[in-house]
Amino acid sequence: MTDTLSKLTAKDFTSNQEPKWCPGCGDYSVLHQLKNAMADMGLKTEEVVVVSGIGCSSRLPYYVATYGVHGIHGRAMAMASGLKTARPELSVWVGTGDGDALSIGGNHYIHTVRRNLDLNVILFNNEIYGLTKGQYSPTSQLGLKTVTSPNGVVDHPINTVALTLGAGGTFVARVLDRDGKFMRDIFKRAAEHRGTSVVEIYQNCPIYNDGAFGVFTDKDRKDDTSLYLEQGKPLVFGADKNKGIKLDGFTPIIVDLNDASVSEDDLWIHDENDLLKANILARFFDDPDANEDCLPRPFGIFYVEKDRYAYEDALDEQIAQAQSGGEGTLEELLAGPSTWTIK
Ligand SMILES: Cc1ncc(C[n+]2csc(CCOP(=O)(O)OP(=O)(O)O)c2C)c(N)n1
Ligand code: SF4
Repeated sequence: MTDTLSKLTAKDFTSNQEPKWCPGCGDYSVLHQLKNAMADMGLKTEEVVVVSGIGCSSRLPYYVATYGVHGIHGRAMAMASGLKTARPELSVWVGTGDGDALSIGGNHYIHTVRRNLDLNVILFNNEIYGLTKGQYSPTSQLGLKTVTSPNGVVDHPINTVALTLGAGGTFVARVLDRDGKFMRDIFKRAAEHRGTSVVEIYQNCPIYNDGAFGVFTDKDRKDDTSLYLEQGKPLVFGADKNKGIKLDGFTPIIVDLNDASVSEDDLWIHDENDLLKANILARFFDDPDANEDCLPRPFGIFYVEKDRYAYEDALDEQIAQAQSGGEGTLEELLAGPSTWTIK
């Protein structure tokens, strides 16, 4: 068979299960782009595993014609870590929600990120618990009225990008469910990265939290509220690309590019390998509805660390070193000198 004939298409990654998501759910777009990204990368269905927890978004493994595990709420990262450690040759993707990853699974999330196994994490953030019918989640916005916050949420929401960088994340990105092609390209970059890649997706739940990201998607507002990060390019936004960001020391400032005294050369140039700047960008997190002059919300790749080893590589190395003296037997181990006497 020639290479062209053997290359799979998105259709080959489509399972025989009909998605049970509500009409208009942002999850459809993510599924579509994921299948396309896998096909574009020339992956084979038998070398991919999609692991999830529990939630609407965690139904993902059913709809991709690869191996899959629909796991336990909050434990997607733990299961994927075990799998990747045992079978490092597989391409392992984690589908998880904001409740699954950041609430009940928060502990697993932090430690998986810092361990840096070569996993690709797709974090569907709809700022609500969808499957269990609309309780507020750790990313819900202040004041959001839900069945569990009838007077409005008073918990301060988690900033996923800041949390992931803080946990030592080596690939951190954010996209909107509506930005299909952009999302697909970032999935491919995430898969290329050797280490834990986190792609947070702002995903609309039209049933329980409709329009949560409207301020970044409405055509009249998005140009002023969103900032698209491009490697090596200045931070520019606005309908006519007339606004830029420059750094005054460590303080980001919005400048008007129509002002003759401001030049593009003064602007902040995006460098996805600069952790300090990624941390400043992560803090562009104000709500444009509460402060219309706030810094725009960044989308794209915040940070990539190229040099950190993947956990499973280091583990393999240790195992190889331990075995270099020859293979032992269980009997030798049990009867060997490394024993303890308990008195
Ligand atoms: C141990 C455990 N606790 C709680 C639940 C109930 N539960 C199932 S899904 C879910 C929340 C899902 O929210 P999220 O992860 O944001 O996914 P979404 O449905 O919004 O995609 C909860 C609380 C459960 N299944 N198991
Ligand atoms: S409840 Fe919300 S997140 Fe769940 S399938 Fe329906 S629209 Fe999607």
